[in-house]
Amino acid sequence: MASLSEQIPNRHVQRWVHDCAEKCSPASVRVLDGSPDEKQQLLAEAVANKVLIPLNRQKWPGCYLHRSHPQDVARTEHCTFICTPEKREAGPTNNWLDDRHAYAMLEAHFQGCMKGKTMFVVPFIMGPAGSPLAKVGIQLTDSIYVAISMGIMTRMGRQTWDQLGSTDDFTRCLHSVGDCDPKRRYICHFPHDNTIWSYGSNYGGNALLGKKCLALRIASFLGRKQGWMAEHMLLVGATNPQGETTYVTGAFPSACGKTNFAMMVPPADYRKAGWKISTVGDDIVWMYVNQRDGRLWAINPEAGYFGVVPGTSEKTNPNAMTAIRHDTIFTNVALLPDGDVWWEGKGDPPKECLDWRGEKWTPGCGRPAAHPNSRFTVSMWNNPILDPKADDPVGVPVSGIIFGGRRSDTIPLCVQSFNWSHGVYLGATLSSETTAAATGQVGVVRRDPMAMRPFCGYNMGDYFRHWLDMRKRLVDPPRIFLVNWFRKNEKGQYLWPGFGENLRVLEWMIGRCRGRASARETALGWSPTANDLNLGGLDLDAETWQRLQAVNAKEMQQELASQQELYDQLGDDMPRELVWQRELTAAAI
Ligand code: OXD
Ligand code: MN
Repeated sequence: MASLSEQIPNRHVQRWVHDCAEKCSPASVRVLDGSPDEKQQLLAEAVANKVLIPLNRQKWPGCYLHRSHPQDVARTEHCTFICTPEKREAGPTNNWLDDRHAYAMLEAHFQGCMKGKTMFVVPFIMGPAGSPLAKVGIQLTDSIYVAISMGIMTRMGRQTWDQLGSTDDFTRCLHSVGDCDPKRRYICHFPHDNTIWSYGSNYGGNALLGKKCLALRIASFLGRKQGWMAEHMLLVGATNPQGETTYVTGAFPSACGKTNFAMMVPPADYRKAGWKISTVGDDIVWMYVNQRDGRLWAINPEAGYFGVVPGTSEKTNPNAMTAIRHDTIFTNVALLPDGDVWWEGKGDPPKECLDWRGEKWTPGCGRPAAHPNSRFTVSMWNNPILDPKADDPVGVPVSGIIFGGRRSDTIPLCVQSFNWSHGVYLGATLSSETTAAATGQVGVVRRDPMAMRPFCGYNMGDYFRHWLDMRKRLVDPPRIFLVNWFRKNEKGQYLWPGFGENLRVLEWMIGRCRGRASARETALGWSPTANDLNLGGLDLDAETWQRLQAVNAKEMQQELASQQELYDQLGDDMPRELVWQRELTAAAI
């Protein structure tokens, strides 16, 4: 067996791994190389240790079920901290810890925490190798589930060493499940040190440190310093019958349909006409100004999808169903006696099964069989509609940016902002009903600026300023839109069919980006009339359309009043432009 220093060619990483091993005292240290053989060994080990359960080989080849600790099923925002010398840097929307204090407190938790366990050294790249935006991370973890999942979600393995060279430009990601006690759970980010320490959770968003921690919180901090953007967005290409592809990004809060939008199947008449959708990413984008054309270009830093399972079906997302048919890890879904899996929304329930905790479940027993935040972890290469440029180091040009929340009322189906700073206002004041993706109450409206409230690694006021400043760097900025697929009538029924039908709205947005679709002015922005959108073949009467697009003065006044909370919270850190944008909206209602 090669020595550690032979396996780790970079001396900065060697030294750091050595120091962490001294602190955590693992029984052994294993450096991953990312090879297919290694993956098979890790899977076999995880099965032997009962971390993974193999599924029926005929129905789900290469697929496994993982059951989490019952109190470790979602992101825990109250245990997530930005650790900096000054509280102002983290701002009022983040939990803050003094960085020295946080290190000292966590040292005590990490001390000896890996006794008797293996410490996996997981080298990974976020972004296509060689991309001007790609970033290297090294994660140390005592969780084999995390090590395997990192292999799916990132470009993991040997190629990392070439990307890193002899520099020390890598994110130091230290992770231990500890005893998985929610009272001793800390997800700590040290942006000034390019460091993440996560203790006490094995859940994706808390433990796969390349994802929310690096690619959003640390990256957003670096992006502001270096003049680019890290955003909680999908990235999708739409190709029209003339063969012209337009890329748009979409920021929607967690569990509001980003994966479904990124993998959408066009309605039958669009398919027949030749429309095609292709996925670049479903959760995170990094965007930069391409000096060649002065436009915003984007990459997906991830290499896999960590998607919400319940509600995924052949009807709602057939492309996701194809993707997860093989080589997928399911977390917290229900298990059938023959090794099949089931979740709410998949189809008829089984007569009996084991629920996500492994307890006997029958229909009508009063509990969900799959956890509402159960997940699939799958490589993007499994996606049948993966965009040909998904691995392109340069990325793709962004023509439009969509902000969307889950709102039963108030917010219309779609509007386009008047200009960039008005678009930043629409994004900054985005709101959504909370979902099961984070612990806490579900269905409460909260302000979720740019869908980044849980993921912005610094002061939200500075983040808005960074958005406004980006305009000055752009020759031709993307057009900005606000959408709401979730408006309901008084019976609680959705007014808009959603899913593939969203392409009708996307087609209008693309038309706006390319200067060939019309709209009328409303208080909230440019709004399509029923004639501007292709509603043919949809069972949608004029009244429903009116209700979908209505800007109701009373509701909007309440909305503007409730935005005050965010404005008060940010106080003087709120850029003046956004104060004025809100006043202009109030004056127009
Ligand atoms: C996610 C989330 O898992 O946003 O993507 O919580
Ligand atoms: Mn997300």
